[in-house]
Amino acid sequence: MKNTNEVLQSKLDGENYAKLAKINNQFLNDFVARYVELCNPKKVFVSNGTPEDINYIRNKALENHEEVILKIRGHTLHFDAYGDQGRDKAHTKVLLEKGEGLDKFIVTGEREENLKEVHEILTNIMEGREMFVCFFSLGPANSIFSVPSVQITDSAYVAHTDDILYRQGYEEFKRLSDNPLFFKFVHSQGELNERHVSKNLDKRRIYIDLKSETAYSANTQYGGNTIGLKKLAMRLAIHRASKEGWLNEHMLVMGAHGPNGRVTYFTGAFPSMCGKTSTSMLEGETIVGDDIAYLREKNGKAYAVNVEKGMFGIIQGVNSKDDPIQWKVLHTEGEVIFSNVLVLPDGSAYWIGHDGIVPPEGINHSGEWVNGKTDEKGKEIPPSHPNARFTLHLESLENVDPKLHDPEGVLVGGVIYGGRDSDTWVPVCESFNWEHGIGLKGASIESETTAATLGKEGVREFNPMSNLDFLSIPIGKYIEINIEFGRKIANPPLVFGVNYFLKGKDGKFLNEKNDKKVWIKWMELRTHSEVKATKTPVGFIPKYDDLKRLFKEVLNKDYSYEDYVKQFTIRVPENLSKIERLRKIYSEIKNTPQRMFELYDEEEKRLLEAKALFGDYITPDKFKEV
Ligand code: SPV
Ligand code: MN
Repeated sequence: MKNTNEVLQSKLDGENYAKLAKINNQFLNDFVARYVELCNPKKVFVSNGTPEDINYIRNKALENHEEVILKIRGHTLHFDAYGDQGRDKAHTKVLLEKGEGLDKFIVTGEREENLKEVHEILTNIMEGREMFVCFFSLGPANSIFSVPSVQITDSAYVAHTDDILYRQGYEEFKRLSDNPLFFKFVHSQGELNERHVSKNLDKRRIYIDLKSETAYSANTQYGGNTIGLKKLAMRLAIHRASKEGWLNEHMLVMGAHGPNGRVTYFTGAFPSMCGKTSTSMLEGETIVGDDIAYLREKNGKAYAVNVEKGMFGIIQGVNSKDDPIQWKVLHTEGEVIFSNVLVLPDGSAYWIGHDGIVPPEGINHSGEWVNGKTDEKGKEIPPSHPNARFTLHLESLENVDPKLHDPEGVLVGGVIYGGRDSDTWVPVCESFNWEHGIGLKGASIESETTAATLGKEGVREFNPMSNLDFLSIPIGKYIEINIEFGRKIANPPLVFGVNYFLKGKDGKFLNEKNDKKVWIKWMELRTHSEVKATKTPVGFIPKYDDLKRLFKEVLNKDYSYEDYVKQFTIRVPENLSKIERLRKIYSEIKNTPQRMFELYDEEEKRLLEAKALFGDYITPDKFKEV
């Protein structure tokens, strides 16, 4: 084996070598050299994050046909291979030492054996191709929250996406100098077919090694599998945070605008495709982030930052009426990468739920597409993939919050948990306190599965804090840490549960998409004790008069008492069954904090007492105002 310098000098030209050398970090050099040697690229490009280097990568994505130019200036399109349009949960493993294990919900693998396998897959995988080495800061630069990270990839699309989604970190690395504490990501798209998409999906592997804080990804292009800084970094950060007493959550961060110019910040966790981005993008409010947050206690208060600076958003359903701000960016000049949408003969993009009628033909993730096309299994191929996405800079959105890059983070007034739940939770409900919120809202999220992951849709799945897919520590420990977090805070944020997907007896949704604009205003007022509420066995719900006023003010809608009753009736049997299901799940999870079982017992008791007085379905008027 050659030494680090020999390897680097053999593959990096003078300019790129100098860029790496300037950082002056032997741990970094060793890491880069190791994967240069193993993956054996034709050449190596080191990005120092300057506009020239970012532009170089952007152009390479076009030159390599990983992206094509669309009609509107700055817009490009990328396709993933058919069947590579979602996170591959089965092949994403957290690597652990022999004998160590996590709960059955978390896919793990034995470290040595799986490292061996992935290193074999990565051997010579970049032959004939260029390797990109890029530096980022997870979280704002120069902040106590932040984690420097290096991404190695042979995909200019992945590097280009990183440049949009993450803050540049070359200067952070220089400041860090000779320090081993950075996250490392190695990705290769592997062999490509004539459509320039990954060919060997059977060898798709996404492995996260906690011990060396390194994640590997091979033979895939879909962002959730390849953009190391996104979901792979979450496993590393959750592990690191658990030792340092902070939190990495699958959360949006937003500013809710109250009376007299007041801004109250909320974080919110929702499983993928359950309204997280649309909540963060509510008209009239401001967005800090839509996917991943780091939370820390400082001086007895909770603060949050957005780990990212861009959005990798779901495009399905984005239309001019419901999502005017995104719509505008998606139809205006500026940098946007579309993925897995339909491209029309004139070079414009179309997706499911776009304004207008479905076009007759175009090119999509399945190749040449005509309306009604079916796949090998006879399944109709929609114009765009349900998990088709757009990647853009948050700063191109007109509702971006001025505190996006604040190294101090934003003070958190409220935390929101939600899921895709057709029959149990009311649309909005405030927990009695932090512990109740963590236990009965966050840790009790169950959500019907969506197209964001490969597999069957519509199955109710347990998903604590909507973070289950990204956990790298025991679930019980993770919940304990969340409970503890609130104990360090004098006045913890209020915790809310929301449900945008509640249905009536007729199977129809009880709410409209925009009703969440009202729920957020109500939550904002609650964090300042400016409206009263009704106390139910599951928490505090809004009073009709307040909602009626807010619906009028916010949506200019006459909110009927009948609608209120339908939406806010406490469904005792469904709530009891939910407790039953969760109690069972948690009793099979090692290290579940005892407090969780007490919380379920307490809630069950309250529900049974109410049932004895009022029956199974209890209208809000039966409960008292507080
Ligand atoms: C999610 O699925 O939660 C996403 C997109 O935010 S992905 O990058 O696939 O994780
Ligand atoms: Mn996400």
